Amino acid sequence: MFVRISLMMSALLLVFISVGCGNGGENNNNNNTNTQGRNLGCNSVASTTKETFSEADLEKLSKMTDAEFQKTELTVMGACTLSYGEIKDATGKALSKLPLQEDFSMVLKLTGEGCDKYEIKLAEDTLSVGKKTGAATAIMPCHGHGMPTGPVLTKQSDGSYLLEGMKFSMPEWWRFYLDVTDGTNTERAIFNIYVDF
Ligand SMILES: [Cu+2]
Repeated sequence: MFVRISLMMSALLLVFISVGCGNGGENNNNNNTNTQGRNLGCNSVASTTKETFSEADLEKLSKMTDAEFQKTELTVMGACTLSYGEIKDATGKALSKLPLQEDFSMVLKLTGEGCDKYEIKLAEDTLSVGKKTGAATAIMPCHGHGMPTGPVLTKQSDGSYLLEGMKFSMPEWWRFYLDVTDGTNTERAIFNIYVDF
């Protein structure tokens, strides 16, 4: 058996997230040059604690539009789409966008023909660089840390998954990792997320 891990760079923020991602405003604080994009937060920590990305990757990410960040399409195992939505705070109140420094939950759905045979799992080993603190479900690639909480993923009766106990401790660029598996092969799905101030 082999585990095929595809790093599929794609979309992020949910369909429901409307505003939010303004243009980051802050001009050019990335460690890449010549961009006028979002501040990804990549220049504020020692290089030993962050993952390595090419200048081209960072520039592309910093220039993603609101619509691109809000996209939910993610091809998984070839023909499925993984998306997330129904963001709620700890009291169950619906939120219009990903919150900062606040516990929240979200619903994950895997759609597409035949895709109900796959299972979604938390990705446990994503934090391969930097400080191994926090949960690995979401990390800040340029800071090398995860979330302060340990999310719990539960399959619901309608086939969707409830991901509870999420919390973004800082704004800017995060990556959100989930594994999709058929029991033999596993594909890692990556969402790029931009959390606003
Ligand atoms: Cu951080």
